[in-house]
Amino acid sequence: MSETPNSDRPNSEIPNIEVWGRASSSNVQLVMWAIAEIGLGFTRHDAGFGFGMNDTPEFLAMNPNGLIPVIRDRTGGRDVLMWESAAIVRYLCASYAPEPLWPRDPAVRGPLDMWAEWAKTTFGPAFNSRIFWPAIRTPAAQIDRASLDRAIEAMKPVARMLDDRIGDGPWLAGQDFTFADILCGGMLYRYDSLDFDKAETPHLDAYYARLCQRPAYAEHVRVSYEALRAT
Ligand SMILES: N[C@@H](CCC(=O)N[C@@H](CS)C(=O)NCC(=O)O)C(=O)O
Repeated sequence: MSETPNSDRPNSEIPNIEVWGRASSSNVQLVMWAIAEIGLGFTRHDAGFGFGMNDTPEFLAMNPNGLIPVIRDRTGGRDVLMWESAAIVRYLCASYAPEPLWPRDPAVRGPLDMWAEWAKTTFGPAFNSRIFWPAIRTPAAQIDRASLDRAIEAMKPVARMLDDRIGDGPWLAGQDFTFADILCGGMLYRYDSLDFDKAETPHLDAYYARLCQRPAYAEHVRVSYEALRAT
């Protein structure tokens, strides 16, 4: 297990979030991106594919699913242990993010959270499970081309839906960058960089280009997935 302490943050007042999970995991990336946007300290322990550890009794005691990410927050007498990346992002934002990253008004936050949830439950599976996994993580001889082609067609209206919503943006909420951009934008690096037949989505392309200008996105989300490629 290797560790990546965030040593630029000497101030002990800044929460230091302990994170378990490899940097190449898209779900870990959501959490790391949120941590960086909020400006929290962190200590990340590599775990999961290629690093192991997530099947040990110690890890399973933290997350009985045996999946990454897991976080522990011991700030100010808390001892909060969590898994499920979207829930973790919401927890970190609700605890530590200023407005407008985490809108306090439920009437503002709710409709944004709807898009965040849609990204996790609709865009994510349509792309990650049905296109990224078969294309990248499946040995070439085992790829079901017909099924992959159907998934690629099915992805087009999903991508167009996000394109319509973003419009001129610049962000999902309009002028303000919020937690919903983290939960929606986290998957766009893989979506953009994987070469397949995509819908024309000029607004989504411009949105992705804006995300790439954010240092936290460049550092924590645009992480090579070559190590995940099936041989
Ligand atoms: N719904 C969970 C899914 C977690 C998940 O599937 N994690 C993957 C990595 S992205 C994992 O742990 N894979 C096993 C491994 O890396 O060994 C979340 O959002 O946190």
